Formats: sequence, C-alpha cells, structure tokens
Amino acid sequence: MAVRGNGCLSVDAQIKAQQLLETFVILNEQALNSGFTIKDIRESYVKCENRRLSTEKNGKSWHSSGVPLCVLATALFTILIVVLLPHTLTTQRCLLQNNFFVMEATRPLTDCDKVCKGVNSVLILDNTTKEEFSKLAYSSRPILVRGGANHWSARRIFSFDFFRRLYEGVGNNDSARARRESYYQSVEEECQFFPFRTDFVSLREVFAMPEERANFSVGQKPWYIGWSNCHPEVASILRQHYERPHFLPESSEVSAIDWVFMGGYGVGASIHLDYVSRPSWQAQISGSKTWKLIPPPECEDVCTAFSVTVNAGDIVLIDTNQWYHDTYINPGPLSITIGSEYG
Ligand SMILES: O=C(O)CCC(=O)C(=O)O
Ligand SMILES: [Fe+2]
Repeated sequence: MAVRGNGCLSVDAQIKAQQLLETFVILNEQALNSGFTIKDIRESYVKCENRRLSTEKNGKSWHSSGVPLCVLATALFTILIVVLLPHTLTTQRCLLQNNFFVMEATRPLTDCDKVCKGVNSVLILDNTTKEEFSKLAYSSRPILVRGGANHWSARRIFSFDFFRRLYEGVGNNDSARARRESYYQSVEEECQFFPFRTDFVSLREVFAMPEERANFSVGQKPWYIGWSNCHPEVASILRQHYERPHFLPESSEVSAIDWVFMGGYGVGASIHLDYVSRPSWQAQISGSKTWKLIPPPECEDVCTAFSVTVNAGDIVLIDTNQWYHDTYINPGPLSITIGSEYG
C-alpha cells in the first residue's frame, strides 16, 4: 500500500500535548502581559543557554547561579523540546498550527537576506517552464503562476457536490458503507481536518450539512474548512483531474498528501507558520483568495509584508515555513483549492 499518514499524534497524545501547550502559552502570555516581548523570551533563553555553556565549561554549576528567568526560560524550552517537539516536528500542519507563541519561540531564525530582503511583492509569471522555474523553485520567493492550472479538468469537475459524492459514495450497501468509513477514518486518524471558520469538527459533518448551508443561502452560517487526504484511493480519483504543476523540477519530491481548502466569502486561515520541511504549491480551482504574507519578526527591519490575490486557474507557490500567512476568501464563487508540498 502507498504511504499514508503524515505522522500526526494520536488523539490521546494530542490532548496531553495540547494541555502542556496551553500551560506554556499561559506562561508566555503572562510574561508578555508583564512587558516582555516574544523576542525578549527567545533572547533570554539564548542568553541563558550561552551562560550555562560557559559556566559548565568552567566547571561550575549553572543551577546554583540563581537566575530565576533563566530557570523559567529553560523549563519552558525543555517542555517544548523534550516533550512536544519530537512529535510535533513531524506533524507538519498539525498541533502547532495556530500557536503563534510556540512557533515563534522554537522555530529556527530566518536568514532575512536570503528569504525576504528586497521582496515586496509576489513574483508573477504568466506562464513558465521547468527551465525558468528551476532557478526560482527553492528561493523562498513567493510566486504566482497565472493560469497554471487552467488546463486541469478539476477546474470543471471539482465542486462541493463532487467532494460530497466522492466521500459519501452512492448507495448504502455494506461495501459502500465500508468505503465511506475508510475515507473518513483516513482523514480523522491519519490525515487532518482544519475547522478554520466553522463549527464542524469533521469532514463527515461538512458533507452532512443541509443544502442551503452548502450553498451559502442568506441567513445560513458561513464556513471555511480544509483537510488533507492521504487515502490512496481518494488520491487516485482526485489526481485524474489535476497534475503536479508542470513547471516543477523533475527531481522535486511528489508528496503522497494533498490538501484541499474549501469555503465561502470571509476570513480564511488565521495567521500562522507551518512546520513543513518543503515549500508548497496551491492551485485555485474556483473562486478567489487573497493571501497576506508576513516576514518573520526578526526580519521586520529589512523585509515587508504584502498580499497576493489568487484567482481561479492560478497556482501560488509559497514557502509557508518562512512566511507567516493568513487568507481571505473574496466574494464570488465557492473557493476550492488543492495543493501539496514539493522540494
Ligand atoms: O488556503 C488557505 O486558506 C490556507 C492554506 C495554508 O495555510 C497553507 O497551505 O499552508
Ligand atoms: Fe499554512
């Protein structure tokens, strides 16, 4: 069987990790409320580490040097590094998704000169070739390839109903039920569901919503969700209608996991950074979405934030590991995107 799963924690472990995270976040918030900035917390940890290394080198005990902030900073980082990170670093867009404080405190610093200095807009390419793109593919420069997905049949075929039929199937005999169960279970247990702007807690609930809500009829609560697919059967059905963007380098890895984001007008994903090791492409199948890209705080003196609107048929390429990002769905047709990692 093809590789399925992205290393997310079990539900139990997620609950425990979440409790620890909450403690960590409260401590951080208290520190921030009393006048510390995230930069201070990070710097105090780095300073403490340096001090510990130098006192230990000199044969002294660091703990007896009695620096309370150092003890706190180290305790917070120990919780993160020993308890959480061995799991979360492999969880991709999992647990730490919206945890700004934790992300900020633990991520490697960005090389501003390389990643964002002098970049104040997305690079727009009207069409591109493998050759042209190969020079840019790993540059961390956000790129928009206009019309890059226009020829995909997904542009005609993908809709809320298409996905509902795919997951719900037809009929209610044993085999239809088993297939439905395995598709949903795969999202719940091996992949991920993102309740960005919604009260739905699972993809099952999304596809069980009444027609009026699915159509965003007046008076209905709006929704915006995402999920990743790691079920090979679902992937093979989806992939009949799109391909890996034709301009990606031949040598770049093909991810077994695809991401779908779907929903209507309004706020999309709130600001976050992803823990993914590779840059991502995302094709706008229908509707239109505006991304705001924000450089990490250590680069704010030399880099600027900017936005990019992605219209149906366009493909956007972003190193979501380096650029903080949020999204906003523009008025108009349902926004459906499909994406994956490459690199
Ligand atoms: O498409 C969106 O609304 C959010 C996508 C995102 O955060 C990502 O692909 O990393
Ligand atoms: Fe993201």
